[in-house]
Amino acid sequence: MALLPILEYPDPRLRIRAEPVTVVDDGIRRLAADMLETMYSAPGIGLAATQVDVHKRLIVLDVSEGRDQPHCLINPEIVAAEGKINSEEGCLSVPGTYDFVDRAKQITVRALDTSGSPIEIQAADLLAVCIQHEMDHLDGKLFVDYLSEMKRQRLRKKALKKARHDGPEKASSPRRHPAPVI
Ligand code: K1U
Ligand code: ZN
Repeated sequence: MALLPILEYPDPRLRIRAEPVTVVDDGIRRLAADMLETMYSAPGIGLAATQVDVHKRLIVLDVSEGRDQPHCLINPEIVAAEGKINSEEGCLSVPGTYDFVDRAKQITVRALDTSGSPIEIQAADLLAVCIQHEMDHLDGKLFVDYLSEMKRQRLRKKALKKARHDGPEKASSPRRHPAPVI
């Protein structure tokens, strides 16, 4: 397995709309395993293929406390949505930024699993929020797009300043351990 570099805002590749997966083969299973390893290492509770510069409709998630309930959803589709939840979100592609976003509170999602079999998941609260956040990535959308114009301008300035400081690296380097808190 391998840790994959994660693209950071405002990288234009985060805006590419992902294509459906046509065949669930060993290449897709390897990508899912690498994405899970990258997500756990970051650490995060979700990751979309778009964030690792692969433009296929595949997301991985684990919102469990024990970090032992991984989900891999291929070609996910929301077929029902109910209620509203306003909760704080973060994003591995927008490090250091957290803000509140409105989402559906309960969703029903249809997808393929890593064997290529159809599955249906009923998700609520954090899992529902995380699935919606990751599915937005597949459409080239970021949670900051829901924020006010003023907040987005401030964020863009901060990100461009950071990119100038960090140099022309194409994506953030994978970290084997969380960055130390100074
Ligand atoms: O898509 C991503 O970049 C991952 C993102 C998912 C997400 C977080 C919060 C609400 C909706 C979607 C993250 O995982 S950010 C990191 C994070 O929230 C977290 C990390 C470790 C433990 C618990 C949470
Ligand atoms: Zn994200």
